Amino acid sequence: MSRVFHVSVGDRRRAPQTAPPPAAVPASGPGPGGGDHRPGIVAGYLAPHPPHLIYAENPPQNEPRSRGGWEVLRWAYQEARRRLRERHRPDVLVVHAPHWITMVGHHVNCVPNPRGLSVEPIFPHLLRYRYDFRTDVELATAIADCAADAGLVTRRMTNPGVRVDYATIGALHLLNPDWDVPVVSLSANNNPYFYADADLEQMERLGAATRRAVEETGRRAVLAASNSLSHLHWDREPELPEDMAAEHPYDDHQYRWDMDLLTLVRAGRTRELRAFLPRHIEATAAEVKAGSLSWLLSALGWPEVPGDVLGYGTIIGTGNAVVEWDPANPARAHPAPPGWTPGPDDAGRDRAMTGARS
Ligand code: 2X7
Ligand code: FE2
Repeated sequence: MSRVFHVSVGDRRRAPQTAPPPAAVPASGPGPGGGDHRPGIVAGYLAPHPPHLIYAENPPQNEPRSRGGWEVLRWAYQEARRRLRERHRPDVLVVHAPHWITMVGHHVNCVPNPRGLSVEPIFPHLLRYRYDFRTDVELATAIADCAADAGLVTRRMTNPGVRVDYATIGALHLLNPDWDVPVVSLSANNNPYFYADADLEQMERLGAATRRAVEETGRRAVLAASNSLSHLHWDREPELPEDMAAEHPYDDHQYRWDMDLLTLVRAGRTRELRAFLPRHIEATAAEVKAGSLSWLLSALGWPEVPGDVLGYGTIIGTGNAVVEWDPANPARAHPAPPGWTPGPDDAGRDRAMTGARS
């Protein structure tokens, strides 16, 4: 396991929190509309962020215009939005995103009102997005404190001028384009995996710390892991970016590894999924290497319940799935065929990992 930098833990140590939740936090029991409104982490989403999805929707915040595209993934997000509005009704959305890269430590955005222009550096012709949202600063601070207590190098990011990355904006816009729910955003510390294929242990600790902070502050939270799956991709774009005739999996190998991962998800075999993730990362250069999915599932306690795969599609060849875990109301299980084991049997096949990575 690589340890490149050695920095003392946390922004500052603090006494363990025993204070009751603030008055603004909704109490347990029936919420608006009579439904359950208990605090805690009520759902988690795998919420991929490729800029193509926002581009395809033509929202007013984004400058570039499109003729659509990637509909199946966007329909999956429509369903996720409906569930957020009608079922989960969170006080806060907490997102972990791989393109806010911090080399030293896990950073938590504590700026009360981030606003500015988010530009995708490789695809600026697809995403130039004006954002203006509210941070739940109390929860953000609690997550930073709990992460430091858990022994992680942690920083509160308080610089209002920092430009918010497109993976944070992408997942949040696609889950809640109205931006009417406060946000906490977490960086991806790539120090642990810089010299390793996958070192997800820190992300598991960050997940547990996030859960503790949500419980201490009495929030009703939905978590979003802003990750694609298989991640080799084209290095040439079609003349019309939304030309769906050019869109397909990077290769059969990546597609099959993604399907095996989703088979475990749909079957509710979460323990096996945990062991499978490093293999999937190694086989497909998967973006879950940044740890967002491990953070999410650790925060949910690695629930041995099925995830609901709302949609899967490729974007410039990368694999992307929108998945919901709602441990209190789990999706129907879809058992794998008898005798099936995860991991395509094409390991011996002559193939090179030649695709572009980012
Ligand atoms: O960040 C991304 C990604 N994860 C996948 C595909 C295309 C662009 O950007
Ligand atoms: Fe990405």
